[in-house]
Amino acid sequence: MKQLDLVTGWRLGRWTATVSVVSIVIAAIVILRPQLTSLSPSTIHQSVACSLPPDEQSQQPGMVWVPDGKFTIGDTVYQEEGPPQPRSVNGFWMDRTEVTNKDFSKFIAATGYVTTAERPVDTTAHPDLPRELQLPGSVVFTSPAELARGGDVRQWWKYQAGANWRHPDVPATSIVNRDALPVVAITIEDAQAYAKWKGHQLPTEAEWEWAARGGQAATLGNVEQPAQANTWQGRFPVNNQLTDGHLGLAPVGCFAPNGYGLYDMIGNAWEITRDRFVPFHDARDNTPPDQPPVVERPGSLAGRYVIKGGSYLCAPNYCMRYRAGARQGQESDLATSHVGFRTMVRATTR
Ligand SMILES: [Ca+2]
Ligand SMILES: [Ca+2]
Repeated sequence: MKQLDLVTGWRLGRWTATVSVVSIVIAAIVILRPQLTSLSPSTIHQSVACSLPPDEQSQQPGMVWVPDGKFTIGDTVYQEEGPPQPRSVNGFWMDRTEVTNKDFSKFIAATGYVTTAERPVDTTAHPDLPRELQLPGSVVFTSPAELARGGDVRQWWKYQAGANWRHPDVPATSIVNRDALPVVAITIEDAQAYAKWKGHQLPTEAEWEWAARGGQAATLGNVEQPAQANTWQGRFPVNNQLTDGHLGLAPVGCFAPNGYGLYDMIGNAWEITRDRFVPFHDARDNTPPDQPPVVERPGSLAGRYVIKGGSYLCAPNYCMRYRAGARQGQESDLATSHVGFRTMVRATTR
């Protein structure tokens, strides 16, 4: 299902685990109202860009080498992360940052590509879609002033006609002065089109997760909020304490890189992988990168792909997915304001 899922289906179920926590803190939130931070598009970012070190290697500009290795994929915090499974990956080049608005603008200028969120909605594929969801658009996060309906996600997620990568918050906003921010409101089709234009690919979930580990051993079940990542401090979705200095998306590269030199693998924008989503790990998911991804089978959620790393909206009371092993499914034809991507190049040698 397309946008209809947003208001009726799996999203509500997906967040059930956090709803009770959100409900419990409503009273505290009311008490804390004087501290609440008003989120508006004009305050989405605090800096135009963060400086990155020189790109010292020239073989693959803007990319870093991720060596081959064997590891255990998955985690034990949410059900869809398990059971942990052995995986091995070959070495590859990976974008050291999320694809930015500037990067994506070059692709659009060169190709004239029109993203999913800018196209007419295919109502034949979604015959029951409410009229307000039939217009081209994207799902947009807006912090509610208060939670009048408990943990109902529709209080902070709204399908916004006219929102897309050029206007990721609401149609009236733009990406002017946001060149260095990750492009969002992107679907897997859009990400694949960009990657193909670059001569790159999208990572598998295993490749992405191995890269995100940055050479560190897995610490299963560790839900400590990372310091070097753009996440949400305070009570999501109404109180952002801004400890990390970024209210919404941050320019890429504002936080320290991991051991491979990759920035913002955790937090900032969720990142699309090329793997179909099933709500558990399975040995059959270890599809070789040169083979088609695993397709539908019992238990699979049709049309959803794995996204990784969490986003600026992940908070201790909600979506503790600021971990390499965390994962979610994202509809293939639904753009949202917290999902972006990065690309990679498979290579036999560095
Ligand atoms: Ca933040
Ligand atoms: Ca990210």
